[in-house]
Amino acid sequence: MENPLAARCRKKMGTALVHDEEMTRYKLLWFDPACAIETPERLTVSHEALVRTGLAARCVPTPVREASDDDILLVHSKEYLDAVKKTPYMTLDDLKEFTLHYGDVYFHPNIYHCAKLAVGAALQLVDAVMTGKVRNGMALVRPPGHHSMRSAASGFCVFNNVAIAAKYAQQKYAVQRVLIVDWDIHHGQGVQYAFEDDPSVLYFSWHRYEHQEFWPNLRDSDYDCVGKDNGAGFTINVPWNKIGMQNSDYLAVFCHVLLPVAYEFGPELVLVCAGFDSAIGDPEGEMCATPDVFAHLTHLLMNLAGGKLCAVLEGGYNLTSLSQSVCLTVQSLLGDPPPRPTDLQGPCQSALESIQCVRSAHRKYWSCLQHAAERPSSDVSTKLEASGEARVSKADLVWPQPARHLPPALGTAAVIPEDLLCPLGCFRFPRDPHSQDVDVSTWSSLTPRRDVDVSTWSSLTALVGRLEKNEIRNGLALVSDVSMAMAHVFGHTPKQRVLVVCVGDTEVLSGLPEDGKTLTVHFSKEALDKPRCKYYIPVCLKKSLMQAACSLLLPLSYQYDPDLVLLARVPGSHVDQSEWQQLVGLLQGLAGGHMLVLIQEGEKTLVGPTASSLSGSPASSLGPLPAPGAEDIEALESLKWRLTTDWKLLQTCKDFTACCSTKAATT
Ligand code: X5A
Ligand code: ZN
Repeated sequence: MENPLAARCRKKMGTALVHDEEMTRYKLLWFDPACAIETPERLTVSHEALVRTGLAARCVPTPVREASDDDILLVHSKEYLDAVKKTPYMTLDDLKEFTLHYGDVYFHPNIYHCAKLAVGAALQLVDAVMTGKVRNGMALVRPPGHHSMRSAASGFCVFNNVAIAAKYAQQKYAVQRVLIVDWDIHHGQGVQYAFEDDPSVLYFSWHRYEHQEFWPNLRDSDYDCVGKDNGAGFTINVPWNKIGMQNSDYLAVFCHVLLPVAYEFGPELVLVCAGFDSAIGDPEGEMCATPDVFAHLTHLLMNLAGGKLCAVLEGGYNLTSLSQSVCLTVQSLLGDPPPRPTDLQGPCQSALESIQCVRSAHRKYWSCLQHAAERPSSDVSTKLEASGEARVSKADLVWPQPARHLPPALGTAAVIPEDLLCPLGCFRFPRDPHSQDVDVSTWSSLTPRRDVDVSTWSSLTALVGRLEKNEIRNGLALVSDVSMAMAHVFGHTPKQRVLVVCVGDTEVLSGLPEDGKTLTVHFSKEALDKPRCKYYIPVCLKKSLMQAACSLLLPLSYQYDPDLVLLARVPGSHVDQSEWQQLVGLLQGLAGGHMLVLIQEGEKTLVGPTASSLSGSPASSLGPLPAPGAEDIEALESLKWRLTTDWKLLQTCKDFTACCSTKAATT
């Protein structure tokens, strides 16, 4: 059983689910193959899946409301609103005629009502999150929003739900910086246009593009459209020029483009245009990323903005992959550990080319990208390549059913001295040699056990055993000697692959196995050791930990796919409390959330903040990050170059050898 304190803690910071059946009450009334996929069932199956899996019951039910004219006018013109207002009274022929003014959209007598509810649902979600009623949430809505423009419907969208939500948050809650992540497979041109000259809203979108051959076929969707005037650099477009993109491609873009920039931007609110036509099986997207990738994408965004994240449904037309993806997104929002990542072979050539182009186009706007490579010289070669054989065959379009979801009745164990209060949200792990026989449900954070005469080491062994059996989710230990504690853990986890992340200026790991059973990444500010092998990676940085965490640590960790994450804090660290919490948060996306944090005795003050992150509270926000030192970025880039041959997810350039030689010439 989960500790009741932890449960209460979690509840206070819950997840809102905004839903209303009314939004299923409109549909296409005539023959139009372009619009036939946008059906009421999209909403019904998504909601039913949330109910069936028990996820809906764990959310805070939040009612929709009708958006007011003033809400809608935050983004749309009076003329357009007045025109849409007439649609409930139109005849079928009038509706058809009205529809012809716009591209790939249809109207229905009840769509105006639903469109107001869709906007209102997004606003209700923003209210719930901004007032602190919940930490985050998801709104299941129809019609979607991200294509609709100031004076035009487009691509099944009537009003721009997310753009309105961003303006509303800025106006009502004085939010300074909003990040909009649009992972739908179409370019949300409506969102882009609403904020193209506005530096207070960072809009990120990836989209099927195929060199402008894919709908909406806009030049404005390419990587070199970065925003205008003051907003230059605050629009980030990642065009997919081939179909069949996979989990690796999506994660690579998050690690090497979105996350570093997002941390540098320091949003106060994150909005997600959560379209799932970017998932496998979708007839529009034709991509191959599996539904579990959305658990990871969500998880990776969940510690920005102090955890304030609102996901609003956009597209998604394969009812199976749509409903699975919705569930995995909500599962992460609720704080459940994401499933182990699957088939991360590294990004494909076409994705790498897009990544390289975007990073180079944004070099002058974001200091985390200042050393990004030039974009590849030959556009022509890609175009030829792009017109070649597609990566996807029918046989690739089957994907495993996501593992049946079990709500994790697991908690955070603390191995700490008796005189230290057990932090909120944790239970004290007994210092008892026979603790393997103890029933977790009998422990209480309020009644420390007396028998303290046994060493911490045997407690640690018992704890690791519990993690291995998935009986406890994660833990922390305050130890007198991190090296010895680690040696002990390794001695007792013979079958596991352990990711070791060390932070601090003390060398601790001289005797570790180098056979791939551990992967060690050691962050220090003074140069410690030389890399000994593929599995030992010392990283020497003055600051810039978050940049390194996003673009080095995450790709390495995802590709390594550990069974257990061991995060160790040793003396002499320059990493402050919020950065440390971010690290704890990000790394919980690995190993099914199984993580053990070791803190050396001198750093007692970190026990509370660490426990809080381990038990699922959002990491405190870092605010906008200062420009990393050129020295740090260079160190990081050259390290990534050296490791790229072994770790494909570190790649950010298409033609590795060509880039290497330019790199060699400049360093
Ligand atoms: C929201 C969304 C797609 C429109 C496709 C038109 N719209 N061909 O996914
Ligand atoms: Zn879409």
